[in-house]
Amino acid sequence: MTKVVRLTTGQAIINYLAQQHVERDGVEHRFFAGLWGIFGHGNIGGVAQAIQQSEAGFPYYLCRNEQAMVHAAVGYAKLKNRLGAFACLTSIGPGATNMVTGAASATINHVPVLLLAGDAFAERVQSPVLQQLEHPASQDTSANDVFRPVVRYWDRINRPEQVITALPEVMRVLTSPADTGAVFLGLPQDIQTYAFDFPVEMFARRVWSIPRNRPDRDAVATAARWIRESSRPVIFAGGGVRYSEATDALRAFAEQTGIPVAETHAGKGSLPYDHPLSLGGAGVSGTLAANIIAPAADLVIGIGTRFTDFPTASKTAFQDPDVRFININVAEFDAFKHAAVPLVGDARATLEELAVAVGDYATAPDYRARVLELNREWDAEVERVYAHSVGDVLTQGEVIGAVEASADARDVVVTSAGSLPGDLLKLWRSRDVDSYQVEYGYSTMGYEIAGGLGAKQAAPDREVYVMVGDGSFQMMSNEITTAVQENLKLIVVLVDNKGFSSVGRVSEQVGAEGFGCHYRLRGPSGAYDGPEMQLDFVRICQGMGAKALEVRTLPELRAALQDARAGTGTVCIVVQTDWDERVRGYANSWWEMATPQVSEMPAVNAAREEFDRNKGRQRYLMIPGAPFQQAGTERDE
Ligand SMILES: Cc1ncc(C[n+]2csc(CCOP(=O)(O)OP(=O)(O)O)c2C)c(N)n1
Ligand SMILES: [Mg+2]
Repeated sequence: MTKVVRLTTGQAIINYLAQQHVERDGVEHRFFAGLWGIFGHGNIGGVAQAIQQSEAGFPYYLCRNEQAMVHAAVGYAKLKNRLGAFACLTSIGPGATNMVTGAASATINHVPVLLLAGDAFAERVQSPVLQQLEHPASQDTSANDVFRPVVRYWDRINRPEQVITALPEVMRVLTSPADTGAVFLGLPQDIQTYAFDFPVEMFARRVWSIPRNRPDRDAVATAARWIRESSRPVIFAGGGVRYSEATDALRAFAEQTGIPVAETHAGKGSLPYDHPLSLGGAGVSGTLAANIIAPAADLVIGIGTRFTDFPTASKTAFQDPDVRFININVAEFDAFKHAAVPLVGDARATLEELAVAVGDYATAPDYRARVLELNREWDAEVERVYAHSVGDVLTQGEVIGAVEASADARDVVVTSAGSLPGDLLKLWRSRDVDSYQVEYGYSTMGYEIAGGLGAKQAAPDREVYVMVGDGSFQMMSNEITTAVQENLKLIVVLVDNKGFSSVGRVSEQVGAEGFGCHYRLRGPSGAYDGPEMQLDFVRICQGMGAKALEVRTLPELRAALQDARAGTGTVCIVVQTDWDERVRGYANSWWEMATPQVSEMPAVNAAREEFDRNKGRQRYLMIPGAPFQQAGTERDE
């Protein structure tokens, strides 16, 4: 006879989640650190009640906005290298759909988070329940169906016993290095409260092993041959390097072969910034070093990267006609990009194997010497930008320089959207692999403070600096309240440049002159040409319970940072910066911004000409080992 235990569906879910563990390299971790939630009629008698009576001890954290709680969960799981995660619980309707942006951000970044959302009654007799969006053509459709394209696993639990088979699928996906992302369970509010005799084995401690899959042997042999045939190879290190904890293997491989390493946002920190083979950030927000080496490369080894348009400079980054690609990736989908030799496998395991297969290969001493020279030149450029002053108002470079100088090597910087991520990719000198916690897969305005909360939960022994623009701050600042409530200390540096400086720059690139990007009052002409808006961010932050102050000079900023570090609570430092003083692009750093083909504005037409010139440098990478194809059309007669 199967032993059973009578529980509600909600209680069964929580009791199950509390027993899940992961293991990698022989080390076990409890997988769920707890649950972020906001309650409503869609969960109060179900999962919310289960949390309250949870004997397994499943901590509950109250957030201010459902989107933010997913960001916090992402910030946590990212810093834990995906070996720890949170569940997020919402009511039905707006609470649930508020999570869509967070879900997409988790999925695009390959970071695990479990979303538990209330849904309409499965019984239907009382329908439409409050907040139920009825679909006239199907009673089986609800607002929660909007999650389907933005999660890796989607399910709706219409009978209690369905969780017996759904929950293992949830865990399989959350712990899969290749498939992980947001996972969604829609939970009709009556079903959450229904009791069922669940088999007791379901609640036994379970350990999910995170594999280190090895690539195909023939593919390794081909990759090793290609490496041996190359003279100007470069590595592009992405998030997969960090999540697989492959940084030591990467360093050993780079030092053995003399292959330099460029980094994406998710991969930054894979090598310390001052390593002789470090090129720093690549592409649109890349360093001069990376953007000089990449275009001349005859071999690119992508490790754990999706090759988005930022590191590839919209596919203009690779200009050698015979350039070839080797991609190490747990996801087949990414491994095949750019007609690469696909090494479908774990970054660490694959690098270790490749290191043996390449034998005594090493790049020429003059190549390595050039890389070292570029590395040192770049460091001098960082110093120059940090010291570059324009007088009255601080530059963003000065602000980043002051924050970096105040931080210990292990301290963490968090940001996501605007001009800060690009400037940080260029400038921030990563000394510790976990110090750079930038969400740029989705570049979500509003991630910053919530993501910082999650980072702080994951690393309470590190200072967490949240760098946030005034635009992003206004999109989601509310979690400062949560930081205060949870006593999770953040040092928030609010960079106030009175609008969207980043979008202003790309607006100028398309000839649109920064239209609609400034926070100005609507003037008598009907346009936004009135005075600049004066928002009192200090009082806003104080109102949410944080310490806050405004600084105007570098000495004031340095002192404020020092005080913030010395104190115990969350501090917001508001600093005005110059709108125009942006860190420039270096060398090959074009970003394709769709630009009008015709316009009445001469600036737009000039921008289109510049656009067409860059378009001509764009490459399709289609046949493995064959010369690349230039973008554009030429009929094959
Ligand atoms: C949710 C969301 N909406 C819109 C955008 C497009 N966007 C990118 S940056 C940006 C402006 C950010 O302003 P701010 O935070 O002040 O940073 P700044 O550009 O001034 O550095 C906008 C609107 C986005 N990334 N995310
Ligand atoms: Mg701004």
